[in-house]
Amino acid sequence: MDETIRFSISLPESLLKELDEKMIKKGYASRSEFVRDLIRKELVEEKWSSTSEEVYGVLTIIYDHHKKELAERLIDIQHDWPLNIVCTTHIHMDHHNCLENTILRGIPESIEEIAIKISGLNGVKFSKLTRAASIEK
Ligand code: NI
Repeated sequence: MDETIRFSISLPESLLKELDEKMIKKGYASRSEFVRDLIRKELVEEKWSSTSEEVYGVLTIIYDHHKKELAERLIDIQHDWPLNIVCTTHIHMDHHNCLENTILRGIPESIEEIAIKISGLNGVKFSKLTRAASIEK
């Protein structure tokens, strides 16, 4: 486990006010926790901007259950990238809507490509790719 080091930083008062407002709004208990998370987010973004780092993505989609071809195309896409698809969770939200969460692993370019293919399918009403990566710090 890393040792925790204390240090002080200088900020313009207005920026500090902004930081505190966001910290409270997001439910953080301290500035330290909030700043730690901001740095980790930056580290994840850095991994996502590389061409060789392995990263993770969580693709959430909501689609029309009645479009039978869509479900088939979705499965075809998943079979085309078996090494990148870690797992898929599907729930039947209601009579019309399916919600599917797919965990993807690979280089950022591959994950983006798969996410774009899936999100662009006719009948997908909502899609959101959450960028993730393992963080050692
Ligand atoms: Ni369903």
